[in-house]
Amino acid sequence: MSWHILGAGSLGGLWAARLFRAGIPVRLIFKDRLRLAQYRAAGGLSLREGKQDSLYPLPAETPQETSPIRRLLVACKAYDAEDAVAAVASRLIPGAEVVLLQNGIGSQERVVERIPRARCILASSTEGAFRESDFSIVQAGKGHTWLGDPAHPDHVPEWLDELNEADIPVQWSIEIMGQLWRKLAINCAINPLTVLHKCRNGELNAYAGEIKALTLELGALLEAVGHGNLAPGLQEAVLAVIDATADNTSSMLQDVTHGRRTEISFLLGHALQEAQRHGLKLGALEQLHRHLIDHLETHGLPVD
Ligand code: NAD
Ligand code: KPL
Repeated sequence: MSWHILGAGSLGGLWAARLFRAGIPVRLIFKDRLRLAQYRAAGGLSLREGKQDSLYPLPAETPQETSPIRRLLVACKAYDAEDAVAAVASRLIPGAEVVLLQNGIGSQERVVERIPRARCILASSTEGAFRESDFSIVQAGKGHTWLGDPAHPDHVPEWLDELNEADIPVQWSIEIMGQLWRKLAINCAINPLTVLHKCRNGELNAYAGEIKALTLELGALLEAVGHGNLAPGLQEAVLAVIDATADNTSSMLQDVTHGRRTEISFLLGHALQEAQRHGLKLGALEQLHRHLIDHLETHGLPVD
């Protein structure tokens, strides 16, 4: 059974390379013929793990190929996921399994609506990877990925063990929405502040007051959206992540530094949208959102 990888960037490439070298059939799907030609000219995907560099000549195609898709990993950014999936939707067989690796919340629902006959599995990942150049991926840190299906929480896919054997650390979660909300709350408390203060995660220890105010509001939001069990200890959880990732540059700061669009709409944007829906006024988060938007505008970056 073949995997197709839609969005062979940092994380998608990391998954694809490990599947390929474990002997699991896998094909990359590039957006268009130009991108496919560039990939072929590069000779494959390069992956650096520690000091080890390897080149993996994975087979690749464009969405226009007609062969059916049974298992799809969507590894685009959250803002690209819906359009990317729409381009291959007609190739998905009924009951196809589609894993959505997007960070934040909001993009998954749009994809689910696009492909009602597929089974969408949501993912929340703490793995780390970045692209040194096109088709050249660096594994930046070890982590693991939670997978789950809110519609069928007890239906564990048969291929889960295969992924672990391929060195892709995954675990099934019957509470994947809780995992996604927890990560969203942590990312909302950390990522925008690192952008506004232009600092590594560890330097946020100097802004304990701001973090406390934000985590109190995020805790109230978690309560409102039905994940109140995650609210107690949120501040401690955020501080623990700050310490554990003290030398990291957050993904949002990396995006801004490289002039790339951020996933703000699926993090702070989604948090505030849900707060409004539940009649919650979250002043500190709103102010943070405004400051972040001003910052993005100043840097000529999209604010959504
Ligand atoms: P990335 O930008 O490195 O890769 C995304 C890839 O998708 C790019 O190669 C892009 O060209 C491709 N793409 C965009 N539109 C496409 C389309 N229509 N068809 C085919 N390909 C298309 O992004 P990433 O860092 O791998 O992140 C992917 C998602 O995973 C994000 O939501 C991110 O937040 C999440 N995530 C990433 C990491 C990480 O360490 N990189 C960790 C945890 C979560
Ligand atoms: O997930 C992260 C991110 O940068 O997006 C944290 C946990 C903040 C680590 O950098």
